[in-house]
Amino acid sequence: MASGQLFSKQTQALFYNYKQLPIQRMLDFDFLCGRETPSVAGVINPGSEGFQKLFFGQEEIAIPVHSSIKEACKVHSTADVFINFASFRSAFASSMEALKQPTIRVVAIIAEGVPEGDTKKLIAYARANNKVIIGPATVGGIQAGAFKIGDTAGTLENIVESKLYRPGSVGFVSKSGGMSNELYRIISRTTDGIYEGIAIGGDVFPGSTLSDHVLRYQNIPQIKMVVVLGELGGRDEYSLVEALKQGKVTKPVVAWVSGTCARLFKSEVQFGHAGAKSGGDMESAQAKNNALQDAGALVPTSFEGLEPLIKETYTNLVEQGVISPIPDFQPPPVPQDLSVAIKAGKVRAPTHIISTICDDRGEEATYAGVKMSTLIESDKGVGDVISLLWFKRSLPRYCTKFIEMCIMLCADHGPCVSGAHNTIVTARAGKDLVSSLVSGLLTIGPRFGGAIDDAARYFKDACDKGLTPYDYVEAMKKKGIRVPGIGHRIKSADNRDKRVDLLHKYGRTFFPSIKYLEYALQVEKYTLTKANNLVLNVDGCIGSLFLDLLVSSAMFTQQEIDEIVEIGYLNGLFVLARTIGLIGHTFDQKRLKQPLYRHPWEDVLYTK
Ligand code: Q5B
Repeated sequence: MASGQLFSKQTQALFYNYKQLPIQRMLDFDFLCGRETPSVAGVINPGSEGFQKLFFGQEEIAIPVHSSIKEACKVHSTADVFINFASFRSAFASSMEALKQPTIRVVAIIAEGVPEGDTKKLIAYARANNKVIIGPATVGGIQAGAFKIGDTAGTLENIVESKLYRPGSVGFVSKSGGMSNELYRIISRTTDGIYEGIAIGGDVFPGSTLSDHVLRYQNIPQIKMVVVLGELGGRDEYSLVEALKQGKVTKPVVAWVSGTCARLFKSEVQFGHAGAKSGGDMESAQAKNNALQDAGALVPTSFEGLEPLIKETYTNLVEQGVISPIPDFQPPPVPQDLSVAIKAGKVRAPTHIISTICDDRGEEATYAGVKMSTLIESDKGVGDVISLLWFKRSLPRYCTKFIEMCIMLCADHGPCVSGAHNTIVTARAGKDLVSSLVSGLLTIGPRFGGAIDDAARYFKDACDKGLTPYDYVEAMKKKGIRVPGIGHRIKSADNRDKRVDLLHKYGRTFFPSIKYLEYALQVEKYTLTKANNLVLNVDGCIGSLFLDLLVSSAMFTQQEIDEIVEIGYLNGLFVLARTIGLIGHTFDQKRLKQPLYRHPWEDVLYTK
C-alpha cells in the first residue's frame, strides 16, 4: 500500500457486534466495486460463535462469528481494520483491546457519547503505536472502488449516484458523517469523484483530525485535490491551517467550515455534534474559514459557493493537465433483497408455507379470525380455542364443554399406564421435561389411548352400513382386528369406567342425537357376552360421541366429517389431555428426587 493509504481493494475488516445491515451494505459495496474477497473477514459477537449468512452479490456466504477479539484476530491475521459497532458503554474497552492486537492497524469507532477521557486514552495509545483511529461518533470512511466502513455513503443508490464504485481524484475529509453523503454527491457532480473520504466524527476529541487525513492525502499520488468540511467548535481546523502555512500541503484544498449561522443566535448554541458549539471567537465558523483562507485554502463565501468552487478548482487542474479525468463505467447491478423487491412490487415469489388457522401479523394474534382478546373478554375456554384451531370454527357451548370434559377426564389415569410409566422411567433417568413428556406420548397408539380415531372410523362405517353388532364384531374377528374402543386392562362390566359413564350421561343430556354412541353400546353388549372386560372404553366412548357431535351439531358438512375421521383429529384429544398428566408425572418424579429406575430381575422371565 502506498504511503498514506489507509485501505486498498484487498483490505479486510473485523466487525465488532453483529449488525446485519451495515455488514450487508459493505458486502454490496464490495460487489459493486468488483472486489474478489468480501471486505468483512469476520464478526466478533461477544458470547456467540458460528457463522452468519450474508450475500456477496448473488451468492450467499457464511461469515465466521467469533466470541472474542483476540480469537478473531488470530484467525483472520490479514484483517487489519476493526469496525467497532459497540455501544458507547463498551466502545472504549473493545477499541483498546483491538488497538492492542498486533494485526489491527485502523480502528473505526461508530458510537456516540464515548467519554472524552476514554477517547484521549485511545488516542494516546494509537499515536504511540502508530495506529489510526477514525471516530468516535462517526459513520466511518470510504476508499472509492475499494473499501467502505459500515453505513458510510448511505444507500446503494447514493453510492452509485456518487460514483463511489470507482476511484476519482478528490480526497475528502469532514467532521460530519451525514454531510459527507451530501458532499460525495456534490463532488461526483463537479469532479471525476472521490478517491477517499473520511468522516472524523463530531466529538470534541476525534481519534484522528482533519489535518491528519489531509496530510495523508498529500502523500497519495492519485489524490490531486482535497475538499475539507469542518464545523464550528473546537480548534481542529487550526492544525490544518498550520500545515498549510508550513507548506506541508501543496495540493489545492477547498474548505468550508459550517455553522456560520451561529452568530445569529444571541447565546451559545449546541449543534448536532458534541463538539459543534462555539466556545469562543477562535472556534467560530467565520474565524476558522478566515484562517483557512489566509493559510491558502480555497474558501467560498457561503456553503452555496462550495460546489462551484470545487468545480472551478477541478476544471483548472484538468486544464493544467494535473488531472486526467477517470473514465466512468457502468457498475454491475447489485441484486435486490427479495423482501425489498416484493415490497416494491417488482417480483413475485411463491410462498413455502400455507397456514389457515392463526395469524400473528397484526396487533394481536387471531385464532381462525377470532382475536385473542375477544376470547378472553367473552369468557371462552380451552374448548373454544380447540374449536378454532382444530376445526376452524366456533362451536356451541355444549360442544366446547364436551371437548373440555374429554381433556379433563383423559388428563391422567395413574402411574401404571404405558405413557405415565415411560415418562416416569425417563424422568428418573435424569432427562428433561420435554424428553420425559415425549417418551410418554410416544406410547399413545392403537392399544393405548390412540384408538379414538379408529373407533370413530369403524363404528361409523359399521353403523352407516347398517351392520348388526354381531356382524360387525365377527367381521372384525375374521380380519384379525380387535374392535377399537372396546376392552380395557382393568375396567370391566363389574368395574365400570366412570369416565365413560360421565361422557355417556353428558351426551345423552345435551347432544341432539347420540346415534353412534348407541351403536357402540350395542357392540359392547355383544362383546361383553365374550368377556367381562370387553367394555366400551374411554377411547370408544369419545370416538362415537364425537361422531355424534359432528353430525348432530349441523356445524359440519358430510365431506368435512369424513375428512376429520379420515385425517384422524380425535386422537389429538387424548394426546392433548394426557400431556397434562405426563408433565405432572415428570414434576412428581423430580420433586421426589427418584433415582434411576431399574426393572427387578424377579419380574423378568429369563428363558431360552
Ligand atoms: N380382545 C385395551 O386388552 C386392550 C378386544 C378383543 C375384540 C377387542 C384391548 C384392545 C382395542 C384398543 C383400544 C384403548 C389392549 C383402551 C386406554 C386408555 C386408558 C388405559 C388404562 C387410560 C386390553 C384378551 C382376549 C383376546 C383378545 C380379546 C381384547 N380386546 N377382542 N376386540 N377390542 N382394545 N384401546 O385386556 O380369544 O383370548 O385371543 O386392544 O380400544 O388405552 O387406563 O389402562 O386412560 O390410560 O390386554 O384407559 O382390549 O386383553 O390383549 O389379553 O386379550 O380378549 O383377542 O381373545 P387386554 P388381551 P383371545 S383405553
